[in-house]
Amino acid sequence: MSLPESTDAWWKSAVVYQVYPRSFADSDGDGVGDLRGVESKLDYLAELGVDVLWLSPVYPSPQDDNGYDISDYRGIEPVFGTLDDFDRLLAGVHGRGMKLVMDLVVNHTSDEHPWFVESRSSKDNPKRDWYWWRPPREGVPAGAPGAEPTNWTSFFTGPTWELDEATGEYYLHLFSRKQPDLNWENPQVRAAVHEMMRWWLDRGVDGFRMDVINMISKDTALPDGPGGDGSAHYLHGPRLHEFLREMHREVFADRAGATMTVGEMPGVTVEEARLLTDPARAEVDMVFQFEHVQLDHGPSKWDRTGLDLRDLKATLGRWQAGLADVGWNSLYWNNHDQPRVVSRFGDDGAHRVESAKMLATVLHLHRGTPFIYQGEELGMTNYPFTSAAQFRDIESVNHHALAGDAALPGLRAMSRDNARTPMQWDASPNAGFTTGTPWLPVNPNHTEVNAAAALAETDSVFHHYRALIALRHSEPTVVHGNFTMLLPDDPNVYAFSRSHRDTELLVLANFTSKEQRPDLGFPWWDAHLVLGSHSNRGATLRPWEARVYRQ
Ligand code: TEU
Repeated sequence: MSLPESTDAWWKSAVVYQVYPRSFADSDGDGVGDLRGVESKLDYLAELGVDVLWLSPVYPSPQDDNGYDISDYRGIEPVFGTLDDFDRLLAGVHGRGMKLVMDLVVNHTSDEHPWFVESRSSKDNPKRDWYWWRPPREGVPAGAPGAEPTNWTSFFTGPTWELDEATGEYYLHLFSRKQPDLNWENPQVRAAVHEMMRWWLDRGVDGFRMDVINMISKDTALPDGPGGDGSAHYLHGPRLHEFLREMHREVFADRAGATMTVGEMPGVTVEEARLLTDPARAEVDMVFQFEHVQLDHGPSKWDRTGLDLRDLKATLGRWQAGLADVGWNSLYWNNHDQPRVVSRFGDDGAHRVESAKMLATVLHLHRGTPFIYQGEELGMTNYPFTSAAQFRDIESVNHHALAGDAALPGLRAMSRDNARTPMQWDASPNAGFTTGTPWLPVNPNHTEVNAAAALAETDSVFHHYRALIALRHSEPTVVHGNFTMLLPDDPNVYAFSRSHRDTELLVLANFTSKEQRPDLGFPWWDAHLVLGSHSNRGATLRPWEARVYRQ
């Protein structure tokens, strides 16, 4: 039973903008972005029209995984600034009518977090059970190959278990060895996390993006997995729903509707998302699913295959249908873990602007809350990496260490560093990102692709995003309209409609560099054009063209 529009959750009509602080704006010339840099760009974000900022982690961290390895949950990493800088940023965000959500990384901590330092100090330390410690596999001496308690492979290559020589036991880390997994079976761990979350909400934060939150409940028998794939034993564990409901009760229940939560959930299915995002179950508001960002993965993400548009329509269509009557979708092409979509699913050469606008139109007219990743609104592209030495991301560096230079083509196309090159503010030497030496090189195409040029050019990708956001804020059909996929078997055109009360919107988008004449069985081109990526009319869609009609 969907609520009347007026009382429906605020985040359903919101657009979220993700800031990756290391790469957004550097205010002190040390080559790394920071909170004062973000604050200095709030008017730019208000001009774009976004409603919520999602800050990737800014907490104290040895930066083994760029902040997703936290050593203190109640502070700010000095390279990003201070708590005062944070409070001023938050006030600036709220002062412009926007909201701010933090990144909650509680499946694991840094191995330099005091909790883990204590936990590893001795087997009978009161915090030993705050993490997953196990003796070597029966009959195999510690340190010997195969002595790891399970055969699971880490997301960043290698085993998921690290031996602690001092106590002779192994600790679990699904990601890097400097990211030990917290043991959520332990109620003290859960209470400590809830208390920390309330601390940030009391400080005025408006919610959380929850990192790999569907990994917090593991199969406590810790069985081996086929070929080292342990995902069946740590994704969506038996107590996930219980833990999320407890968290909601302990942290959000008395803040009725004021907050927003989105759970990042690799491997989540539509069926699970219907439960997880059902407001009646009070778990999370939305999830990040991964199906559409794995359609071009071969045996691994590094073996990139092309995209079959029919697969994309099938996947996004299933999520639209699956959460039509319960729950709510998040909508995204990009984030700090995915290569730039215009290079991936569009054309970052001759049709960069057109394909960036087309991809934005398709995503923002779906039913759900859109997430824009910094630079996406400018049509920023992948970086022209030429050598392995240029990569900084632990996932890419470890993959290259394992696979050697043969991995370069895959790294060039799929490395997370493609998303992490500095934001391109202008055409000056370091794109206006820093007066120092950027921690990751600026994309050479910043002389053309940058915010200053986009703001000045009324027909730019930026202004198209601004128009899409304004349409979501002014047209209830964009927020609430029922979704109907059209032409599901057309390999070239993505078409769908949204209907709400007596309004129907029709969206057509050409995913190719050739002209297309989609046949819907009626002269769709005669309808009232609400928004178009090209100044084109008639029955033929230009290469990478998108149009939105009201009929
Ligand atoms: O990402 C989880 C995750 O699924 C990714 O690691 C994904 O497998 C990978 O990027 C695909 O290439 C979250 C954060 O978004 C990511 O930045 C962190 O590295 C990871 O968790 C660990 O905190």
